[in-house]
Amino acid sequence: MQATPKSLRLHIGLFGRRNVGKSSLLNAITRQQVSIVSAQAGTTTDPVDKPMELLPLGPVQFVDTAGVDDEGALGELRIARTRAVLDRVDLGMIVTGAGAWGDFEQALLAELDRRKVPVLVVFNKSDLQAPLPEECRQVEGMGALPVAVSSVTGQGLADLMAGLLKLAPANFFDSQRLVADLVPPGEVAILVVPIDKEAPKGRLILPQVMTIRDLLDGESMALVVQERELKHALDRLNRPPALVVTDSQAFLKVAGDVPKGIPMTSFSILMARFQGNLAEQVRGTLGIERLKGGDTILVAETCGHHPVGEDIGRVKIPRWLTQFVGAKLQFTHVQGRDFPQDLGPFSLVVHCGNCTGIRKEMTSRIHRCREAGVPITNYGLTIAYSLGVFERALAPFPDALAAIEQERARIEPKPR
Ligand SMILES: Nc1nc2c(ncn2[C@@H]2O[C@H](COP(=O)(O)OP(=O)(O)OP(=O)(O)O)[C@@H](O)[C@H]2O)c(=O)[nH]1
Ligand SMILES: [Mg+2]
Repeated sequence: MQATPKSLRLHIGLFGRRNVGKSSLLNAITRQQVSIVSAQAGTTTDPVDKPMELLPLGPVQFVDTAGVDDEGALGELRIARTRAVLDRVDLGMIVTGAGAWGDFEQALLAELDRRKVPVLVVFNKSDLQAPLPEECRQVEGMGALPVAVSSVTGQGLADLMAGLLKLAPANFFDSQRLVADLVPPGEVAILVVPIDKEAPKGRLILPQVMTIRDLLDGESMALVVQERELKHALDRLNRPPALVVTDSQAFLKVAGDVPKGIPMTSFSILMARFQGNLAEQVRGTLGIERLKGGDTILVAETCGHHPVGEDIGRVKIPRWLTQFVGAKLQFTHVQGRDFPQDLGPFSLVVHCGNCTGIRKEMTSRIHRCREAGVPITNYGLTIAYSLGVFERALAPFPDALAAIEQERARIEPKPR
């Protein structure tokens, strides 16, 4: 459950002539010394695989290759190995330099095209020379996406990320399960659905329906109850459920009624994982601790539902955050596609579960927050945090727990 299977990773290949800076680029993207770099052409000899969690994309695997303009016997072997990589990537990066696009790059592009692999053309070393507009247009004309980057200064790396996000095949974003990976076939999940005045008349809401459907797809069982019936339902099962999922509104009662050994989470945390990036939003939730009086908070909702009564986004979350900080805060509310271009004024973004949106859009928003240095959390995580059940509600997700620890270590360095 901890590591993403390789088959679910988006494989991204780095191709290009020798010495164009493929390995340097990989190291710059991963911020690690993954691949050896040198001024000598032919430094990389065998493909180098680097699996990583690349925000905002998710689990990826980079494959650095040997420059394929190699000559001689050894060169041919390298070329064969590099060619084999062409067959196993979902996305290709052709690394080149300003003024260097030629037949060789053209042939690589054709190879990738033939395999229906989208291509990002990286004009590296742009600190030395930036690509000309006509070169970029030429690349675009061939159906690839150009970006100018410097692996040395880091300039353009954000554009590169945005480019990868844009080119990633849509089905890559659909591969995340909503819940079924947490409930083995034949096992039971109890779903707690309070029927209060905010519940729409005569139906269930989308995250609840999606959860039931995913459990059915996974050949597991769903027992749907109101919070009052939860204890009774637990008593009637002859063995504990694999998971209890609750509406965030009933978190405290549910946390009290569910024995500690039974994993428990909320619909909106499942949605955060399914529709965005749970680890990043978990990190963002800790941004609540850094809020101070006068800060402005963006509350964003994907759907255009009409707020009723004690609406979560309009009333409950602002009230609780204000109590937590103990000083006045400013709130800006947006709905639908109105996500501000400039995130500078905000100290925190609290997003809805995005149940009516698409994952790619949510991951883009998460990415933009990250670029702007603004923490982003969501409704369910904020509520779980405010009720003191944050860690418990994240216990089914080891990656999220690890993210809490990493973030705490980052923001509160241990005194020496
Ligand atoms: N100025 C500048 N130099 C760069 C940049 N990227 C890479 N270099 C330099 O270019 C040289 C080659 O870099 P590598 O990353 O080893 O190139 P490569 O494409 O992996 O080369 P092979 O493995 O031999 O195919 C090194 O001296 C790097 O320091 C850049 O963005 N700007
Ligand atoms: Mg190399």
